[in-house]
Amino acid sequence: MNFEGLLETIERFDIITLYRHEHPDCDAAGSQFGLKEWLNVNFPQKKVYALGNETCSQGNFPNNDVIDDETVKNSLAIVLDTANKERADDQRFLNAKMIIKIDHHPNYDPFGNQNYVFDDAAAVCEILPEFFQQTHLKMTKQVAEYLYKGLLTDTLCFRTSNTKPHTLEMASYLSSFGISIPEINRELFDLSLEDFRFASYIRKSAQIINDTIACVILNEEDLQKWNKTPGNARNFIDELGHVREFQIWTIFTENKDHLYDGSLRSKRVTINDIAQKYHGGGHKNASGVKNLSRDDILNILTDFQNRLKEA
Ligand SMILES: [Mn+2]
Repeated sequence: MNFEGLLETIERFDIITLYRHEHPDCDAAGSQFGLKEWLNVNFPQKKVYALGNETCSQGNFPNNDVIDDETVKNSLAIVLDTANKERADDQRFLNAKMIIKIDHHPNYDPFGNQNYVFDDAAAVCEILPEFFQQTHLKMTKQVAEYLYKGLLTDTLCFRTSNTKPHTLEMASYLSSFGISIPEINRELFDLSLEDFRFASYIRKSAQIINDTIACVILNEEDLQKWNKTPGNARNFIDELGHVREFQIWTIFTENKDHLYDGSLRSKRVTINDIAQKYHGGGHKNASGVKNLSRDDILNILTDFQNRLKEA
């Protein structure tokens, strides 16, 4: 990876503001706070701020900084893990003196004055450790912890196809600073007892069709009883996703209009064209639908059965 000019630009600015995408995940927050900490350790005279209105719902990260517009204007803005400028969670970065983009998504919007985009990297938390290594500056356990969280989660625990030798080399490098791998795993992935019980309920109430399709329907009462928003409840779809026999799995949740929104997943067959028939869409193997009646649910399940017969 070529970081020509990056360290030189960082050295030129007294104020640095760090940004990442809205609805931050661990790669966004991990790269942001990892870079902040690394800058603080190596350039203690600089003022470094991590900005954004939202917080990462997974794992523990520090609070965001709050600063005025003047400070932003005088700063170098570094935007992390954000493919297009509209997605940044604090649009004031556009007023900064200079903008640097560091990302691993396809570079359709090279909005930085300097862009360091490596779309074969599995995470920004794979890119930053490489940069830190190349600078030969100080590295700490705290920085390594933040980055490891992002690397671990963006690769779904090193299970995605973009987990390459370099990804694991960076994981190895980060782990050399004495981070506790089991503790980080517990922090990121342990369930609350309440969620454990809800996950058990999801598994228990799954209707299984021809051993190949799993379907959970949660009405308003269920959601109230489990204290879940429809979106939170559907996030448990992975509970159904690791069964050898299942080719398609779904969770439907009742909405305010007493219709059902659904999350749909498939192992191999295409489902987004079917989702489109039901006010939805998405990716080939991961789609959503909106405002289905109970009859619509039966119909979409029939469509799925027919799709599996064709396959
Ligand atoms: Mn990412």
